[in-house]
Amino acid sequence: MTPVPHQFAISDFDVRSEILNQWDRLTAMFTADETGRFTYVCIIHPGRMDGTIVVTP
Ligand SMILES: [Cu+2]
Repeated sequence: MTPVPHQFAISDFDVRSEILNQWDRLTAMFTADETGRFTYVCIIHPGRMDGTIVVTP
């Protein structure tokens, strides 16, 4: 079975991983310099792999 690639991104904070293979782990470090709700996505699977990050003061 071919591994399924993924690519993590938070466009509001200019975060974008390299292509990840299935079961890879990623540590993404960024500064959340504004509050609110922000969407994170897998660029390869838009609408199927996404979520929300909530940044509070
Ligand atoms: Cu994906």
